[in-house]
Amino acid sequence: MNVKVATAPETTAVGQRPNATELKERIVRHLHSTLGTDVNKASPQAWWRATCASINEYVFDGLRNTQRTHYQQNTRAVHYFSLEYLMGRLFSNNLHNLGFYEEAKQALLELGINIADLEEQEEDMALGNGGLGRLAACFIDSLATLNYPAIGYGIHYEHGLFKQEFQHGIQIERPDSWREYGNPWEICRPESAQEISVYGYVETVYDLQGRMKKVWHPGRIIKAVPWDIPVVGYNGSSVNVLRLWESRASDFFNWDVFNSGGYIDAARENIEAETISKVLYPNDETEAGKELRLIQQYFFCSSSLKDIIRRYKRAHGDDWSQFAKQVVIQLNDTHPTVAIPELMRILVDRAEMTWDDAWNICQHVFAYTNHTLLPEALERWPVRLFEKVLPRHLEIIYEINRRFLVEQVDVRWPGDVEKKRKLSIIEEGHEPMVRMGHLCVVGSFRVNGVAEIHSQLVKSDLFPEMVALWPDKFTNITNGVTPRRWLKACNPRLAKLLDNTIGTTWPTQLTELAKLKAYADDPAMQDAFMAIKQQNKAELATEVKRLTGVDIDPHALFDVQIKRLHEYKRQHLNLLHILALYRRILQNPDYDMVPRVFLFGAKAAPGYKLAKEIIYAINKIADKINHDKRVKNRIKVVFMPNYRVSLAEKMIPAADVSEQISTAGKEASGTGNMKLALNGAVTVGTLDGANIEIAEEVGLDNIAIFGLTVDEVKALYQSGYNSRDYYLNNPELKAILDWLETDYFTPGKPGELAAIKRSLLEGGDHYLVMADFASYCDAQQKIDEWYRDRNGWARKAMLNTASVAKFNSDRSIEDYVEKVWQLKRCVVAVKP
Ligand code: F55
Repeated sequence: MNVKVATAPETTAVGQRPNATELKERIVRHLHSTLGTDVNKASPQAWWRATCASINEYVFDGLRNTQRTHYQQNTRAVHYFSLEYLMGRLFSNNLHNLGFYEEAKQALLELGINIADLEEQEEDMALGNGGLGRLAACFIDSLATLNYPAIGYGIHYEHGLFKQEFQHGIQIERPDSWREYGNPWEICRPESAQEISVYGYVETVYDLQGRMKKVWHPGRIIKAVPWDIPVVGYNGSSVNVLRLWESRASDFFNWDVFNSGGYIDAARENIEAETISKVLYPNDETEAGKELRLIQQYFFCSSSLKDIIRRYKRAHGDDWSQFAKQVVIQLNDTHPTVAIPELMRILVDRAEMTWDDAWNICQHVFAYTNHTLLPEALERWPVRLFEKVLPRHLEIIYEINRRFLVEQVDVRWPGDVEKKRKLSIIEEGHEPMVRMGHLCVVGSFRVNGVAEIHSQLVKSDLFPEMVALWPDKFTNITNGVTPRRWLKACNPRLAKLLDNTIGTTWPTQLTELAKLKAYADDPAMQDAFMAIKQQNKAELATEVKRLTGVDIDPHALFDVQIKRLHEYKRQHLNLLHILALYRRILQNPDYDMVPRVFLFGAKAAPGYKLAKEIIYAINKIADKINHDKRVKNRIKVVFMPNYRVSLAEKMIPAADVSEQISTAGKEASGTGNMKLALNGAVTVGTLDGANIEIAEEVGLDNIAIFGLTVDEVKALYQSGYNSRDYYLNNPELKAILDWLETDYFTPGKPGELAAIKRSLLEGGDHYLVMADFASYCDAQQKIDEWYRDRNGWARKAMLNTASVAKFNSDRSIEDYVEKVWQLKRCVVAVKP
């Protein structure tokens, strides 16, 4: 827990920090020579670009210094393999991490520009769906900050996660063209392009010694071009790289035409090649099972492995003996699992290594992080599809599986056919499938879950037999978030208060936050803390008005649920409680409650019907309640459109209450829960994922826990859960569900919101909304009472901020280093 980071002067890769005057000169110079404009004519975009170009002069210095140092010292490095990076905006983050945000603000001010306006010029880099992608972004921030040699590998999607609009309350998806006008933070590196093969067939040949060899004759070759995004560590410590691959038509292959028909076919193949990195799949927690998705995964894994090997060979030639000492690859969920058979192919077919030697390397290189237990999210690929797209890899997977079943499973459980069936990497059946989770566990030296309870469940429920085979393989590493983005940059007022109260080291020494505990009962500090929350809320209220037209009272309690929309996350439980309050007000005009604004932010996967129905219901109910005079502003409901990182940065500092209400056992960890608590929100939550650890840290007086525990959930499923019992026995709940069937919220269109009721009563209520409803209402009642006591609330809010240092991604990274990666810090030398 004691994270030590060397401080600025001796570790900076970036060199001398500029003052405002110097920055001003550079910005104006870039307006002239990069943007072709001047201070009198420049558009806000031009100002933003000129400032980015000025920032980049420092970033690129740091990048060169870091890369030279890593090369000279030939360091072991972690290679983070992730299909997703939810980076958000980089402008203010880079300035904060470089250490001259204030100077830049001043420089721009002197040029007549408000830095906050410039920040709004930037599109979010939304190359991810949710928590998993944002975790990857926090991790690469921490790796750079802690001076660990690391490279993030991913896909350079042309379109990130769709933009969300509401039309009459219905979610509409629009393309996200984040780099339509270029992106100042990325550098194209055509000199490091790779050629990637897919399709085709495998030939068995024999060499002169009679040895069998497999030769893959690919059906298509695609070019992979890398784009590098510098990742600036805090204090400019190291500048690492995020390397994202873009697919292009291969130069020599596809245009190899023999007749006019061939020409057109070649053009079509080129388009298909460029399709690979076109778009991020918008599904979280469900597998798409599509051919293009498998090709995306392979394209990215193969390019990244070849890149790693090229760099390794530069230092070691054909001597593979040091490979596993230099290289560790972290698989962010099973999405990049195909890297395992791909490395085997390269070693066995290309480097002509024996199977055993190659497998030994693989098993020392790969480590796997599991992010979900939901059955529908466990990746499986039809064998048929694998055979078509990656015929040689399928053979290799069969061989990995054969050896695993013979050498491990049959030795441990001799003759146990059932065990073999259960553990086989190939799932038999009408449509045989490759189980990527199994392949990952077999091929990795370490497997981790992302919160204590989740890691326990990975062992007990997902892979119990694998634990029996390899008990030491399994471990826990609780998630964390970067305090630079999620406190210092997004909540400057609170950051300043912390600087003045506990000193300025907390951004790299988050355990310092505990010093705030001493002030929790100090009325002056309570006032200061609450005044900041109040200002943040006022700012958010302005944003809410601008984005939705809804007026909200900044003095109301701000209750926030922000995350992907999913039944297991139970936004509809929140909605049922809102309906309960509304109904109480209608039945008792004097109903006494603390005025509350319920704020939602969530995208639904485009094909997830019920999730979209829930969004529609929240919007319709919001509309009704917000316009009902009888409510007298006791309730407002706001669904913020297009929830994304940059919107989270505005909502989180303004939250009083954080909704973390997943069915126990379903949310692997959660990370929004950490960000909200860090910014002084009180959690209403189930004992699920990292909520359990948050409760341990903040204490039960400072969090409102409700609902069934993991064990109770299991017991209830087992005893035969009947959601109708709760409907029949709770008149309030019954009335609310019946309400949804009327046209009260959708005048003239009864039944438009009935799908929610149906899913809860006829659909079996798999996520136990009905079972947890009463307990949830009690927890909300407790929040209402707590909030009435202003000092008491201030104390709870402050103690939340003061107690959540554990959930710092620096701590997570130190855990990975110790339990998995075994890296050494590498302090970057600045070239004189
Ligand atoms: C994306 C694509 C696919 Cl195919 C499947 C899942 C996802 C995805 O976005 N998953 C995701 O975000 N999982 C979350 O990971 C977080 C980081 O570990 C956890 O905190 C969170 O509980 C988990 O749901």
